[in-house]
Amino acid sequence: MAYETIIVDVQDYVAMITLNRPDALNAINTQMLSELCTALEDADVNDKVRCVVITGSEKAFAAGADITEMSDRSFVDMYVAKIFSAEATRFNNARKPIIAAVSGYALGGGCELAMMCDFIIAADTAKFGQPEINLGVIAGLGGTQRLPRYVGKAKAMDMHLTGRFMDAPEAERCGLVSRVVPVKKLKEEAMAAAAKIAEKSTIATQAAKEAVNAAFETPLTAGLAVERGLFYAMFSTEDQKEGMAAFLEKREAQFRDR
Ligand code: DAK
Repeated sequence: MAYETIIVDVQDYVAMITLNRPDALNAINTQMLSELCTALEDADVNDKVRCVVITGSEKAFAAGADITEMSDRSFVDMYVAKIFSAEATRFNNARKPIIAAVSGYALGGGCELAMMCDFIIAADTAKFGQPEINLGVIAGLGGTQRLPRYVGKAKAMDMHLTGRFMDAPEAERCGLVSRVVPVKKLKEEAMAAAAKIAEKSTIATQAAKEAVNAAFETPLTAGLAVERGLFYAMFSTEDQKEGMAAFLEKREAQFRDR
């Protein structure tokens, strides 16, 4: 499929999706979010994809939702059209693991987009922020809900209320990102992490993603039940037999996603 706001490149079982509105620092407009969702849905049904990486440019992962597109909208416009609502659901329904590789600005909707991914690898230049407060609004793509889950209430309130940016070392210290790498190595490191994931059974990686995500949706007992059910289900797969046989035979497992 031909896209105008993103570039999709599938290689070695990894789909690299690059946000591509450089003139607007990858500001997320309706078209970009919709194209991104379509690319994720394509990845989910493509046997040649086992992991997805979403990245931007060196200067900006994404500097937020497109202010130009929304500045004149009224409450009725937003409410009736339910702007971004369907896309948020489509994104959250993606089953294959998604890594955000963030360099430069990840602000507003850009920070929220990164947090919608399964984990974030940050360049040492990354700057995260929820500066919507400076525009007279608040976050609308999950930032008030996901940021506290990542970094706790104190820092989340600080960022949402002051609009300040968080640099990469602080983001790593408080658990917003899984690791920080030199900016020149960001894509290589993200690809290496994606390649590691792509070596596994996609049934197991998708189940792991589902189980970890349950931790954010359920009380502990319910989450543990989700995990246990998925764990037992793994024993119906050929990949479990192969993975355990390979360990006992001291060889590499050949997973077939069955
Ligand atoms: N939207 C549109 N254009 C943007 C943009 C944005 N968010 N961010 C940057 N640009 C454009 C600039 O206007 C400029 O365009 P030209 O003037 O060259 O035409 C170009 O990108 C380069 O930007 P700057 O000249 O400003 O570059 P600097 O290096 O000086 O500054 C900056 C970089 C990132 C600090 C600055 O651009 C900046 O502060 N940008 C805005 C950051 C921001 O406020 N982001 C939050 C946006 S509000 C929704 C859910 C969620 C949301 C909305 C709706 N629904 C459920 C409906 C989310 C809202 C947001 O994200």
